Amino acid sequence: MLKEGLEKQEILKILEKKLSPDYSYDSGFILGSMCTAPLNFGKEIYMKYINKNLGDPGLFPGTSDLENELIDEIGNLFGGNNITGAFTTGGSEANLIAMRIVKKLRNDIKNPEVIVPVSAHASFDKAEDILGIKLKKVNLNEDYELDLNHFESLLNRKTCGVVGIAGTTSLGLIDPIDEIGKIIEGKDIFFHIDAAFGGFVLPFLEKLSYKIRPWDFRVQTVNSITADPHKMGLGVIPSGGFLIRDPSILKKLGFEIPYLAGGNFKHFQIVGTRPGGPVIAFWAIIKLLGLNGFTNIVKECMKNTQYLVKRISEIKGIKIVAKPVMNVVGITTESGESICKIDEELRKKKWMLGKFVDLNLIRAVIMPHVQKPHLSKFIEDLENILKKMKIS
Ligand code: 0PR
Repeated sequence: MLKEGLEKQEILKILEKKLSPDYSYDSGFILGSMCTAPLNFGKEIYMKYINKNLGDPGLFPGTSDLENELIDEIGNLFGGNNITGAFTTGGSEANLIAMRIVKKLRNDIKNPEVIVPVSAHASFDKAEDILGIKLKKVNLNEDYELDLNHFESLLNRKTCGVVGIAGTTSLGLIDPIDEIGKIIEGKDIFFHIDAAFGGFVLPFLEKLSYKIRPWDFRVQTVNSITADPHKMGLGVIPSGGFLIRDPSILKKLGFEIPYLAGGNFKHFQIVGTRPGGPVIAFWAIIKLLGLNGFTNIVKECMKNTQYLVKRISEIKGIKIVAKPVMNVVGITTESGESICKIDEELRKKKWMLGKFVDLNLIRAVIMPHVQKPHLSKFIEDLENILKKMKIS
């Protein structure tokens, strides 16, 4: 029940106590998260512009222009030209927007189907549920690669969309987007790429001369991309991104909200009131870091990733699931024994990794907050656990 107001000091004390069970990024224990602490400058800018609402762009035309400028810049980074789109609350909303477009563009299909890899993020299952589309899931082969033959066998007259992933949630792998594009070329099928994680890793890996398979707007059949600043972009939560090649689609499928200030605005996002602060913060982050800043951050993450891979490969009883393409590392047992008990023991020591039971792996995401000393300590604890469990 609401009581009399308290002193600020008292509130701060209560909050500190109530939030004390939370983990912090700088402790290093958050080893399986795709989020990280935002860049300090981004936080500052966010606080300064926290009251901006992009749901009513007529009130905030400057913020709205900044968003368009930013989307255009990200579109360029992803090999596109005059790309449009919007910031979202995250990858889930961006994927939901994409799936709505996929369905709407083909309203001639009665029971629309979308082909997604079995490794696709849960947001596509949510989209299936919300939008009433049918997901057809493509198997992976023993190398965790999309099975292109199976993919082709799922194509039919009801297929209105196809999803490729650039940075899978479980292993950070990239689907054969070029090959998928060739298969659907000339067919009236929308091609969406989920680069929620990979979007702000892959352009910088390329800059570091890593050989990266094509995944972005340079693949001519790619229609739209999800890429989240609140993952490897070091943006504030919430900041996701939805980018689309053909601007006329958003105009066609947006909802007119005539009473808004300035009128003539169309909402194609899921949410109405939309935070402008994260957009402005990311604009500032991009300006501050520039290509070199991001590239150096990714370089450091990859150095630490390779260190973890090397240390894991020296331990008997466990192994790396697949050679990492980006800063995501899957770890499993050599014998095929369940990884769950090891994960349980790691959690007792506060190590928080992602657990994927269907793939029998635990996932480490080597975000910028994960430093080499954290990884050394992690390996030490892991070795002790394995010895105790008589696995190594
Ligand atoms: N697409 C991909 C490929 C993803 O990996 C994710 C989330 C999404 C879409 C959805 O993004 P939003 O969560 O922004 O809607 N991937 C992370 C995951 O499931 C989300 C996450 C982040 C989970 C931080 C835990 C955590 O601590 O692993």
